[in-house]
Amino acid sequence: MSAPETRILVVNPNSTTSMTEKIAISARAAAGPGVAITAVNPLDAPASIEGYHDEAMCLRGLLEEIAKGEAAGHDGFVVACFDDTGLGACREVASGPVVGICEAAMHAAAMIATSFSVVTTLPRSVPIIEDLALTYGMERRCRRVRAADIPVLALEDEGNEGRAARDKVRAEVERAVAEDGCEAVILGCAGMADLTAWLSRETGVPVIDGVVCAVRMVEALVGAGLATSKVGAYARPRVK
Ligand code: 5HY
Repeated sequence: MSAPETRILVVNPNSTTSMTEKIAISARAAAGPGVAITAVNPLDAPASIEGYHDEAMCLRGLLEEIAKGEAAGHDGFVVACFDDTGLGACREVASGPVVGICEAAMHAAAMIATSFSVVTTLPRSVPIIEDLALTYGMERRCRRVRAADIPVLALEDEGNEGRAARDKVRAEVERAVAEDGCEAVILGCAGMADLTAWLSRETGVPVIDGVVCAVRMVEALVGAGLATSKVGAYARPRVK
């Protein structure tokens, strides 16, 4: 008799379904045997998350999707936004592990290299990710957080804008390798998930996608019988 499936809910907190589909492709390609991936996004949320205001505006929809996933019995969850938006609040709502793609990518990078740089989209996202590196204790490992200076949604364009955006990401990854002395590069946007293999080939260094890392880490945590601790900060929200 086969072991029960591990069901992982991957939530893209923005409302762009093409990005959710891209994330789902990466997540399903990474998932191990017996793992079922469901990828969703809220309908009422910013089309992309670029800065603090968008982060705040996506929280209600994100938490509603996590609550629905919890009620449906998902074993673990991925927050598929590189700002790790609302991660603590999601952990209060969920029983199973909740992993953010930034935290997952930084820990994975620190296990395969002594240093990494991050390449994200807009300059306004750089301090947000720098703060996450500090939060996760990665300040000694993170050489630099860079921006390709592209809007998030440019990565969803299938024409010239998309091609130009992908070329700008590649150029920034190459600058990171040439200038930062980093031994790995993390892609700092869930919308870059489909660029990982290409950029690894082009640059010759490990290029890391947080979606893949987060899915495999949720699998590992569930497989180890671990769930979110409810004895402190991640206890269920108090009824008022
Ligand atoms: C993300 N924004 O992963 C973040 C990253 C960024 O809509 N999905 C988004 O570029 O700020």
